[in-house]
Amino acid sequence: MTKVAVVTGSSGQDGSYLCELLLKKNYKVLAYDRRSSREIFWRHNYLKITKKLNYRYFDLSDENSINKIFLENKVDEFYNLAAQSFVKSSFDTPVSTSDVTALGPLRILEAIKLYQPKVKFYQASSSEMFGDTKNLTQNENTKFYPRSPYAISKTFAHYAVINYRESYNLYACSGILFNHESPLRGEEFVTRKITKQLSEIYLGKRDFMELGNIYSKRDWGYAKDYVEAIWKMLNIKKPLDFVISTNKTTTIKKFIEICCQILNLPLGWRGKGLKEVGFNKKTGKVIIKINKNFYRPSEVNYLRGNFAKAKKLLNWKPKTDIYKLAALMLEYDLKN
Ligand code: NDP
Ligand code: GDR
Repeated sequence: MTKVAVVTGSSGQDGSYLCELLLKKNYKVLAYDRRSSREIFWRHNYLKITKKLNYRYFDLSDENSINKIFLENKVDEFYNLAAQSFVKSSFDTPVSTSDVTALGPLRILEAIKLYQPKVKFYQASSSEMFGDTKNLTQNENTKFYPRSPYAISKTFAHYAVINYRESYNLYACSGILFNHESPLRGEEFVTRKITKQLSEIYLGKRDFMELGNIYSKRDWGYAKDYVEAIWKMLNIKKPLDFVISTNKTTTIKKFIEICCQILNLPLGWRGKGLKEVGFNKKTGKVIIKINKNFYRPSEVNYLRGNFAKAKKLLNWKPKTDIYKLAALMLEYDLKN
């Protein structure tokens, strides 16, 4: 029988790739987004899946719209990818971020408990929960130290999933995903901002770009690899939480250098702190500046995930390294 999957946040980066994967696996996919979502079509058009999805509206902050999902459909798998997902914005809108990103998943868990307790539920947890970690690598047992309203909200939702699993025996689990990127990444996130704006500089359409803290380190993988792990988590015997990562960590500065290398843009650096600049060694032109408006009130300086549990129990490992990922993103941005 055809399985029915709900994907919330289907218009986002992960939602789009996950819908593509589920369609390939012959699921009936119910793509749930906000009516106001501006992003729906460009990603789905790019993946050529627009005509194959069943579009529906809901909002994570609206309980009734969540209950309706279960009253109107018999659901097998529920992937909650929707969230206010931009860490920097969460400092400006902490209350609405919590309403959506913390209470939203709780509303879904309550609805599952009440209406369809056999549904398998996936929650998009985040490496941001580790925050100011002191561990060289982070795994499923590493202590959380969230550093933003976004991360606090994700931590709340993470524990809500564990609590509903233990209290009501639901098949509910979380993937603690480290940063993952792609050509479909939102332009506000640092890798896509870099590949898009460096492409513009390369093509002579922009003079320079501005960034915040280029010394934080992230464990970056490829979104398309990561949605496979998400699907696997709902298709094993028991619900378990997993770290999904590459176990490699890179500064933003190094990511810029990789991109410049791929573009054949000779990059030099000079200065320190807010005065640091990146310049084109051939022309002498400054192409990267630091702007304190892109700094956060509190930063997550270092993340590196240990995905050993996923390798062992999901038979999953990342296939795409950061060079290949940067090349994929630059190729898309140069074309578009
Ligand atoms: P995106 O920002 O690309 O997508 C988020 C989606 O959530 C969008 O479709 C957005 O739609 C939707 N959304 C926002 N607010 C609401 C709301 N109130 N009700 C319903 N939908 C809403 O994120 P990603 O695809 O990158 O990430 C997917 C999930 O995984 C998120 O929960 C994110 O926090 C989490 N995550 C992501 C990681 C990453 O590196 N990408 C790593 C770890 C976790 P709209 O256009 O309406 O705003
Ligand atoms: P992050 O991703 O906060 O890790 O959250 P983001 O790409 O926004 O920032 C990564 C790091 O880059 C630094 N940085 C900048 N960031 C942005 N966006 N813009 C800049 O100009 C800039 N300059 C420096 C940041 O300070 C930070 O250290 C992402 C989101 O997808 C979350 O939803 C997800 O949970 C985590 O990844 C894992």
